[in-house]
Amino acid sequence: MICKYRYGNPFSTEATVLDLPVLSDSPAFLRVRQEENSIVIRYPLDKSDVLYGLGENVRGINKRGWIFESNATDDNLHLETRRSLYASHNFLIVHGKETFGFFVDNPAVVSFDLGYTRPEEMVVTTDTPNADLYIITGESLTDIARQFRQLIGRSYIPPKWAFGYGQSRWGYKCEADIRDVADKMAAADIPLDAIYLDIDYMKDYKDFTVDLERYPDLAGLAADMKARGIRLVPIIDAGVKIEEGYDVYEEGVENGYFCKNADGTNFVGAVWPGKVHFPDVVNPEARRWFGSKYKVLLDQGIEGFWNDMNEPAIFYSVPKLKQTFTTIEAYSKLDNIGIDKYFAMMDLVRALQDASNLYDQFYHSVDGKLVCHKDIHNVYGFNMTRAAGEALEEMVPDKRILLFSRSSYIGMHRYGGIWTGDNCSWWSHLQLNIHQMPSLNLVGLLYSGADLGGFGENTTGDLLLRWLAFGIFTPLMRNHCALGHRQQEPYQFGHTEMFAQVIKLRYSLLPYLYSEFMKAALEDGLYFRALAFDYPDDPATSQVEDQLLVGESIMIAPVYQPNAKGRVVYLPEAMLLLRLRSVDDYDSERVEAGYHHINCDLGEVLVFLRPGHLLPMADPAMSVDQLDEKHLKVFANLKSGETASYVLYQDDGYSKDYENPEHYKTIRVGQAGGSCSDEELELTIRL
Ligand code: MIG
Repeated sequence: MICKYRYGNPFSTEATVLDLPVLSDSPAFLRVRQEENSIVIRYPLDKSDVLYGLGENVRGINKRGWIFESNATDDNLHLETRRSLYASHNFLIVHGKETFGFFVDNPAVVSFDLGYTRPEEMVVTTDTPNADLYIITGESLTDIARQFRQLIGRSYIPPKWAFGYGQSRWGYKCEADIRDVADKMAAADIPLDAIYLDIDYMKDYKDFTVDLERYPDLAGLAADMKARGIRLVPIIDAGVKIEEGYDVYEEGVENGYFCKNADGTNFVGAVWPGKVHFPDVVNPEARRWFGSKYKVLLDQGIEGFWNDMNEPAIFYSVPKLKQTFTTIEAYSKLDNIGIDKYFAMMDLVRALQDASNLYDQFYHSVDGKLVCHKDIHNVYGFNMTRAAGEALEEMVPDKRILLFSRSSYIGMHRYGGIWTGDNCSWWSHLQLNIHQMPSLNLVGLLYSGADLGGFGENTTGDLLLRWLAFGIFTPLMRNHCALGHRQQEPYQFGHTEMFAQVIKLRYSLLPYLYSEFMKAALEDGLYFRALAFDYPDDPATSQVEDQLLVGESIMIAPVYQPNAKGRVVYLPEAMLLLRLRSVDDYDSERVEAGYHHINCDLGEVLVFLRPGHLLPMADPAMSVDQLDEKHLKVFANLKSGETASYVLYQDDGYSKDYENPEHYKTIRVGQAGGSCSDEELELTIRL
């Protein structure tokens, strides 16, 4: 059951899709107090309570014990002492003495003190006095999660090729660099479905332009690559360069489509292109216009996009920069600046980096009224990606286009996925990636993933290999790295066969992973889950933060420590361990319930097949389009005399007749062998 309460006069974020009545009684579980400038929600925490949720943020799967904030920020150091990353996902499930979920729908800053100030208390505070509050009760964690997902609408579904391996780097400068990556991947016998174009493909960082010196014929390049099974995926930034004669700028100014200052002039921020205006994507008309611009790239054969800098990130504002210069100039005239002024100057310069104090200086036009950005800050990225999503739906209604975003708010999952932004090449960020995935799934962001290998800092071959071994399970599987750091394509570290082996496993697992993704999307389910969702009665499961359930059949236990030859794994019940090197090269072993140390060398992947379940796999291919999914090798974990069935979802991966019953095929396996409802499928059974 979902109960909706309203406080003040909330901005319509369009996070939800169900039209529920607003109740007038007081909410269950939570004590809500409306104050002049905020809403304060309190809940006494029981010792046994575990808190799941908050989507993209730092720390563990259980969010208890820290203070988090929903405040979309461009912060490229994801330290565990941060409170907020790029997104704002105000949904939590309390699991314990009472079990319920709640969603605070407020697009301004919201803080979640989850036992930080007082260990026995949760205090959620909004920065404005307006919010819708939803409280969800149900039979189980899974049921609560499903109801919440029904409330916020069906998750975005990408084209199937977007489940292939993607190679990215901020620093591929020109066509020759792209061709070089494609050639070297092929030479190393490593599958590849996408190469990403970062900001350097644009002319002077102008959205929807191509630098013709670097990419003289983008359409030709895209066509060449596609013939090899590789798609190009360009980046789009939020800020639009201020430049006379640049059509996007001119049209935006002419039609009043940019965010405004209080005096009605266009707000100016500085990002990669220098001075920019920000498209007012919260305004439907401006959103429609900005979205329509993606056509420029669609027309050149592009089938996917990533939306960046949409918190929005602002490097500086001109008045603030000028003020800083003035102060520093005054200091420069002093004979002895003195230590206090020295530090004041350093703080001043550092503060230029913090865009948050600019968020109260610009405005959106909503239904003819000006709304201060600060009051709706967290829905900007959502609406930038919605702009693209809505326009793509209109421009190419029958074709899926890849789309994911850096910033997001609940509801954005209907239009695109996300990547988790600028992580670092740290083992702890591989672990963070494991923690983030189930939380992201709770808010519908199924198509998501992190920069594999790490974005900032220098990676190492073993870190990348272990990260890939987890990344083969994340729907978005992309290796991305920042300018200035060590090259981290999988052929840069020697032993390329090991990298090829791990990445090929992704392709072998795709019949299963894609089926599980599609079923999760179409049935509001969870592709990634913490163990407690399926084993709620086993108290040990709430302690496990480094193993995940992926789909219905398997549990994974990634290695995320340097120099480890394996790891300790907790099994809530006996399972069949598959230590995979390839679909045909593996060890299998029954493992009893409990704690075990399981060996796992570099290049190997641990999969635990649950009892009574099946895992269909295929021979690997060099791209998703080339996969042969008619011949499947099906692993089964059956007791004697038992039969099991599995619903395989297979479609063309590109059109949108998702619900067509023909896509659902049932595989049945017993001791005597297996069969499939689709007789064209040939199964090899592995009992
Ligand atoms: O200020 O486009 O998170 O993935 O490579 C940095 C350059 C801007 C941030 C993104 C990152 C991307 C980078 N961008």
